[in-house]
This record gives sequence, C-alpha cells and structure tokens, in this order.
Amino acid sequence: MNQRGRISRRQVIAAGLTLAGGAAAYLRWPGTLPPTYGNLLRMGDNLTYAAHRVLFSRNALAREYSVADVTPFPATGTYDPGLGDTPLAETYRRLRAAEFADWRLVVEGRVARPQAFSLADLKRLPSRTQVTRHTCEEGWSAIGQWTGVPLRAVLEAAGILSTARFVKYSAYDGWVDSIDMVDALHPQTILAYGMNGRDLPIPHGGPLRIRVERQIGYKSMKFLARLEVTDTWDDGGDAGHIRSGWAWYNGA
Ligand SMILES: Nc1nc2c(c(=O)[nH]1)N[C@H]1C(S)=C(S)[C@@H](COP(=O)(O)O)O[C@H]1N2
Ligand SMILES: [Mo]
Repeated sequence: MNQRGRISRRQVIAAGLTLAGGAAAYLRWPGTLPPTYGNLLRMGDNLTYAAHRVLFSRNALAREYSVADVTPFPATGTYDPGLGDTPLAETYRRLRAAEFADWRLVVEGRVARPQAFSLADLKRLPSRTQVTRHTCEEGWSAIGQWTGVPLRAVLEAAGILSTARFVKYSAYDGWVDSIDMVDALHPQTILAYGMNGRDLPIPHGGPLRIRVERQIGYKSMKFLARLEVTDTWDDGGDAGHIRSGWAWYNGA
C-alpha cells in the first residue's frame, strides 16, 4: 500500500512481474514440466499445471461433503480386471480367488526401503475417511465416501528419498499414470480400501484404488498393483493417457 492507502499502479505492475517471474522460474526448473510432445494442447496443460502450482496452496483441500450427500455411483471404465487374458488379469483372478490375502502393493523406486504392503499392513497405518465428489471427463459426477491410508503415510513408511519428484502408479488392467509430489503428499490423496463404509467393491477398484481429489476422475486409478517413486517425469508412455489424449494434469 502507498501513503494514500491505495495500491499504486507501480505495485500492481511489480506484483504482476513477480508472478510472471515465479511462473517462468517454474517453467525453467529442469524437468519440472511434463514434455509437450510438440503438441499445442499439451502446452496448454503445462501452463495450467505451472499456474496451479505457483498460485494455489499445496494443501488446499477439495470440498468434502457429509454422508447424507452420498449419491448413487456408477462403475465405469474397467469394472473387472480379471476378464482379460493378460498375465496381469490372470494374476488378478488368482488373487481375488484367495480374497486378496496374497495381494501386495509394491512400493519401489526412490524410497529408502522398497517393500510390498499387504492389505492388513495398509490398514494398520493411519486411516482417513472423506466424502468427496468424483468428476468424470465424460460429464457425470457422483459423491462417495472413501476410507483408506494417506499415500503420504505409505511413502513415509517406505522412506521418501530427497530425489523423489513423482509417484507413478499402475493397475491390474494395465493402466499407468503418475502425479507430482504435491499431489502425492496432499492430505486427501489416499489409497482407498473402503467405499461407503464397506470394503471397496471390485467394480470400483477393489481391493485398492488411489483417490486424487483435486484432479479429474481418471487420475483416481482403480485396481492398484504398484507404486514407483521416480526422480523424473514419466506418464507411463504408451500405456498412459496419451492414448486417449487425456491431459496428464487435470486439476481443479
Ligand atoms: N485401473 C483403472 N482405473 C480407472 C479407470 C479404469 O478404467 N481403470 N477408469 C477411470 C475413470 S475414467 C473414472 S471416471 C473412474 C471411475 O471410477 P468408478 O468406476 O468407481 O466410478 O475410475 C478411473 N480409474
Ligand atoms: Mo472417467
């Protein structure tokens, strides 16, 4: 504020320059930005990503609802990863037949103690329950209650190395995706084993799905098999969303 108690034009310009400088610094920060594939749309994604990371609080919460707000929730995309004839599908069928007693979530990469967590292991860690709105890129949304372990707690149990930049995750239907550490360490990013007060139903991703509440629905991957903490950006390449043309970052 200047002496007259108003914000001067110079201050506005200075603030604008600072913001632009911040975004530019972020854009130049080596490896921070996902590559554009030389594609204009992807360039737009990068600008959205950079702007969100510069402007928004790391811990701003997605809106949470009360249990009374829970709505019917359709299962979409893959609803049974055991239907395929891939080795992954076969493994999933075997694990499901034993009620996931032998199921393990592999956590590896840039962690001090790579390990495989059973469902019981995950349930022994702190839990979080949240009622949130899921928004699908196809235009529908629904509210559900999710219970699980904060991804942060799992990563801390495995020991996050200082080189950790992204968390890549993959599923039993072959899906691969990744998020940055801001989303990975966000309090609402949980590995959910419960939905609406019950075990996570298979069509909704049983036994474990991730919830990335500040991004669009397709980032909330079902049927998790593996997490890899990486020091470079990796969206899964051909197995990632580039196939469908979906943005790597799609936050609100
Ligand atoms: N592994 C996997 N995860 C997935 C999908 C999928 O097909 N496979 N579909 C995504 C999309 S597009 C949406 S909208 C939600 C759907 O979750 P739901 O089936 O619980 O409604 O899961 C997301 N996660
Ligand atoms: Mo979706």
